[in-house]
Amino acid sequence: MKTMVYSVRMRAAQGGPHEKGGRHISGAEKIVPFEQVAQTIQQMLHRAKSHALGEPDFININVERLELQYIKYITALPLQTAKTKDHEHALWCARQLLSASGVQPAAIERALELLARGPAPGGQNMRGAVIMDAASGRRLEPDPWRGVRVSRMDYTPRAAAELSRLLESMGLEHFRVREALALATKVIYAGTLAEICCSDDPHYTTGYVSSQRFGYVRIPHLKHASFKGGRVFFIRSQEINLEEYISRLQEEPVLIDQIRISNG
Ligand code: PML
Ligand code: MG
Ligand code: MG
Repeated sequence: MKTMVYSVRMRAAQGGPHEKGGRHISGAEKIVPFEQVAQTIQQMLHRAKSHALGEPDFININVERLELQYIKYITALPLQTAKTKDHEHALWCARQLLSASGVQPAAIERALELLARGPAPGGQNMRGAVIMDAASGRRLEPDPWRGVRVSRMDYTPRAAAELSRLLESMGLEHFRVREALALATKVIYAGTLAEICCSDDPHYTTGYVSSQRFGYVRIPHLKHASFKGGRVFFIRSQEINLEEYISRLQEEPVLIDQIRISNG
């Protein structure tokens, strides 16, 4: 992208703004040239209004120009899909991947518990992610109501077109795959050891485990019908400056300019 680019971010909640206790409904992130800002805002409004979690009464859309020289260009994590047959098999697969990535059993079980009952206090969905120590399972995000919301990431137009072609050829053109791959790529790039995610959309049951070691592994049936969903980022807290890490996740603009898909 040679022209000026803008970060466009949306968050929607029910019962008031997020910061006043509203329930999180939907969020979205894009980086687009100025000519696409208006269209992007419209798409995000539509998206906020049509989420399966319900009708929001608070929608915040934020537009911010990014300094081109601060944008980092990175390669997408390699994407593959596990052949999990049911929820039990999916849990087994997630445990294996996380464990082989260096996450300890106590932390894995704690994370699965949070995805099942909702990570926010009282068992609600959270706007952002849980940050968890990969050894002890201790939660490290400063605000357990909000979590940490990863922001300012997208694909270059060329990489987006290539990814669409590839995903379409695999029957995976759902926008959630595209967006989750961008987020997961930024999360690993920022120094995360591994992540587990399943959607807060009650109808979307494929989740993923991503890691430095295995890339982005989609896991069909990871989300049980009773799961609230959410994201947990595992870090080695002794090796990372938490404040800098969180600011990378939230602030650092990142564009994915290379795609890697493994069909295995
Ligand atoms: C979300 O709702 O944002 C999470 C979607 C996970 C997507 C998993 C996939 O199908 O690749
Ligand atoms: Mg969501
Ligand atoms: Mg989301």
